[in-house]
Amino acid sequence: MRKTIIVSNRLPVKITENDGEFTLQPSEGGLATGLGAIYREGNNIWIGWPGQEITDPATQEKIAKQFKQLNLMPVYLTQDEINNFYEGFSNETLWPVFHYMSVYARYEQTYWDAYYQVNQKFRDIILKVAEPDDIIWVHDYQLLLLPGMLRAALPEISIGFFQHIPFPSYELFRLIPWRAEILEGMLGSDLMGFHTFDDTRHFLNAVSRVLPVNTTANVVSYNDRAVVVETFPMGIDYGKFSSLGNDPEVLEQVQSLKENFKEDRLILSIDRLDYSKGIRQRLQAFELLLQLHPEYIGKIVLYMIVVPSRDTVPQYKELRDEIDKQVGNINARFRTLSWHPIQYFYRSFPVSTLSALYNFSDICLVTPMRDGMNLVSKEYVASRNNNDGVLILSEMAGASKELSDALIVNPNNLGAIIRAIVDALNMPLPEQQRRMKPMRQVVSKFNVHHWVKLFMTRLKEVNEMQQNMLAR
Ligand code: GDG
Repeated sequence: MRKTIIVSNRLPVKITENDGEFTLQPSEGGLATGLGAIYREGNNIWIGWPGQEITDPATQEKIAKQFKQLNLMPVYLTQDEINNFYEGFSNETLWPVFHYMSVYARYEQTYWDAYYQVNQKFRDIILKVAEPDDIIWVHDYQLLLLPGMLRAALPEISIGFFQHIPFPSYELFRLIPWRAEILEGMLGSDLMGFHTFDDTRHFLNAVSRVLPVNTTANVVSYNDRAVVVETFPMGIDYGKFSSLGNDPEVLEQVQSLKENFKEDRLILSIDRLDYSKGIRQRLQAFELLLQLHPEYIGKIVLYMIVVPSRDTVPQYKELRDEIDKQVGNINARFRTLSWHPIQYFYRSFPVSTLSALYNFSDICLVTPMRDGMNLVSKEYVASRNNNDGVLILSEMAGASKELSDALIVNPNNLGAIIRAIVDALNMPLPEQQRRMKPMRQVVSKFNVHHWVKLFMTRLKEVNEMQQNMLAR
């Protein structure tokens, strides 16, 4: 029977070890929710790295059996591979260039070699289970070479690829020494998807500048095949975030936030630790706001969650130290005996706490320097069942294309961020509702289930088109 194979760097699972016993817990990320309906069905499967180094072959086999029951298949990475493929090429080369921070990029041959080899490792594991008429859906920038490698081994198989981060302008992309190999790898797909029209356009432009191929509109003719490139803005599990607002545990947390913050207006900020998220600039804007508008001292609170991420990569460690310092300075400068301007948490929270914060906060401040989509902004909108609250959103986030009723700001323009916060604090309820309602409609309709269905349907259509072309 035809099956679907999902492939991503990380499996949607958390492993915890207790006295040599491993427990697997499915993770609740947006992608896992969206793809849950697919990979759990029949003999479909999700292949990826379990997120931790496991070297003992007996343990590897034991865990693989547990994974099998969940329709998951592990790709084990060695510490060297984690260092050079994941932290190295993926996060120190591709991530900064694709987020327009090319000064942070390192172009190391050892990183590239590991990237190539790990993509081959994924290919070899997939080839053990793949049949020629299966469908394979590859996710994200860690696996850009995989579609090409799979295509070489199984010319007829159906391959979709989706990139969750931006695709940069050609002028940035061309900096990468292995740019041609990367594009050739991606073009092994039948259908490629990006979050925004701009990403799609940048990809098509890079292809036509770097490779000797023909591109017409959104189709690349490559190796006698037609590769279709389209825009699929990813959605969230709207139903989950909307209904969490009525969950007793969430309501209890909202109540305790009310008791804690009383009359204070809350500005919420939630990100993974990353220089692309604009956390430092956001803090600068908040400091300037308190300086220029002392009337808000004692009245507003920035509730800032930064989720630990990649803290073995040097830039991330530095960023964390800088944020610590900045928060300390602002709190020391403006605090009063009974009030702190910033409540800062460097850790992650259960989704019920996130939901309580989305429900309780007057403003959600999302100001990335670059972001493929940004799901936090959509989760805030989905949580506002009363249609109130204000979203301030960077124009550099993919989400700004759909959430155009937010207060849209350039994250480098501190004056604009400050004005947006002041406008948000003073926005009458009818205007909040006028903006929030259409955004909720968009987030509700184009949810993650819709996204998955649309991509899979298009992939099947593209394959039929290709079969017809071959038959002619
Ligand atoms: C990449 C792209 C693109 C955050 N803190 C906690 C927590 N979260 C969850 C949020 C949200 C997710 O993490 C973050 O998603 P984002 O989209 O904002 O950002 P990235 O992690 O950078 O994701 C991005 C995305 O892929 C999808 O294509 O939108 O542009 O960079 O869902 O809720 N979840 C829990 N506790 C926390 O403390 N449980």
